Amino acid sequence: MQPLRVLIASTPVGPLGSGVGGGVELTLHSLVYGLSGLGHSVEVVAPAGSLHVGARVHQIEGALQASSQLADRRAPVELPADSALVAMWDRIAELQGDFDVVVNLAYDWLPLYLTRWLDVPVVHFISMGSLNDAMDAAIHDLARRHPDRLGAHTRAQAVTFDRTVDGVVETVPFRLLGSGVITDRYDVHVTADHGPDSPAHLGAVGRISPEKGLEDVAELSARSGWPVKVWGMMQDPAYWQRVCDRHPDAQLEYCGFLPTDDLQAALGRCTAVVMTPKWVEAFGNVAIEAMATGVPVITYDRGGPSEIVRDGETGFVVPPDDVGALVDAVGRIDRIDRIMCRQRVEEEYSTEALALRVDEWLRDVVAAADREPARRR
Ligand code: HBI
Repeated sequence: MQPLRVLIASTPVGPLGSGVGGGVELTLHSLVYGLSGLGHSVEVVAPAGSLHVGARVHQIEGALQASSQLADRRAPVELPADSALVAMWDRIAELQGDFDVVVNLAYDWLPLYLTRWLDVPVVHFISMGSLNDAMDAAIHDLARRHPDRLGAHTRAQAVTFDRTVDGVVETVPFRLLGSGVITDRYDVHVTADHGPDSPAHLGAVGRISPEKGLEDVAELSARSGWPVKVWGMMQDPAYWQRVCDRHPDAQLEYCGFLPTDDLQAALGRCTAVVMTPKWVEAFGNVAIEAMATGVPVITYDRGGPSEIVRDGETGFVVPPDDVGALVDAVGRIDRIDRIMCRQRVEEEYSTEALALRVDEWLRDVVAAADREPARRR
C-alpha cells in the first residue's frame, strides 16, 4: 500500500530529550521508529533544543507551554506571548501541503481547535486522562465534527472524558492504541541477577510527584522489609522529603532520572516494579519498560497499568490503595515467569505492534478525508 507522509507534532511543554514531556517523548520515539519501519516518511515539529529522534525535526522557538497537569480543572486556555505552541502550528500550516496526515501529541486546546481550519487531516493521540474543562470541551467538539480523529492509550483513560449532559452520558469515540517501546533497546534479565553488592530489591519509576503515590511504596517497603530503588525526575522535592520523613523505616533509595538505555539496565535487576498511581494514569510506559526487561509489575487496579498487567501472568493487579495487598503480591512474585513478561511486550507493546494499530488508524482517516467533498468546519 502507498506509504504515507506523516508529520508528528510534539508536546510544547519542553524540547525532546528534556524529560519534561514525560511519556509523550517515549510515544513520539516509538511512533517515529514504528511508522518509519512500515515505510512511511515521518517528520517532527517540536520546541527548539529537541534532540534528534531518527527523523527530521523542525525546531520551533518560543515560550514553552505550562503543563496542563498544573492547571486547575476550570482554568481557561492559556497562550503565552511568543508561544511555541502557536509557532509550531504556524509551521504545520505552512508544511501541511507536503503531508498526508498530522499526528498531534500535544495535550492542548489549540491543535484541537485548529483541526477544522487545516486542509491536512489532523489526528490527536491524547496522552492523559481528563484534566481540564476547556480541553474536555474541545475534545467533545472535535469528536462531534470528526469522530475518527481521537486516539487514546487505554479504555480507563478514554472513559475519563465521558460526561453527562441533561442526564445523557456522552462518550468520546477514541481509537484505543495502547503504546509501544523499541524492544531491541531492552535487555531481558531472566533472573533479577542481584548479588552480594546489590541485594534483592523492588523498583518504582516515575516523576517524583504526588500522583505517583510514592507514600504507598514507602509503606510497602516499611511493612515488607524490601528495599526499593526509585528512578524519575525529581519534580517535587518537598513531596519526596515528606514521604521519607513519614516512613523512617522504609528503605527507599532515590536513583535519579536515567535515560532509557541506563534505566532498562537498572530495571532488569529488580525483582518486581511497583506502580501505585493515585490518578488515572493514561497508560503507564513504565509497565511495558519493566516487562520488556523481564520484570513483573505489581500495580493498583487503577488506570492504564491495570490494563497492561495480566494478573498472575505478568505481575499482579491489586485493589487500589491497598498496601497490604501489595505486600502479599510481593510475597508471591516468584510465581511469575519473567520470560512471559517479555513475550507480552513483544506481542502487544512493541513499536511494531503500536505502529500497526496507528497505521490502520491513519489509513482510515486519510481515506475518509479523501472522500469528504469539502472540509467540514
Ligand atoms: N501539558 N499543556 C500541556 N501540553 C502537553 O502536551 C503536555 C502537558 N503536560 C504533560 C504532558 N504533555 C506529558 O508529559 C504527558 O502527556 C505524558
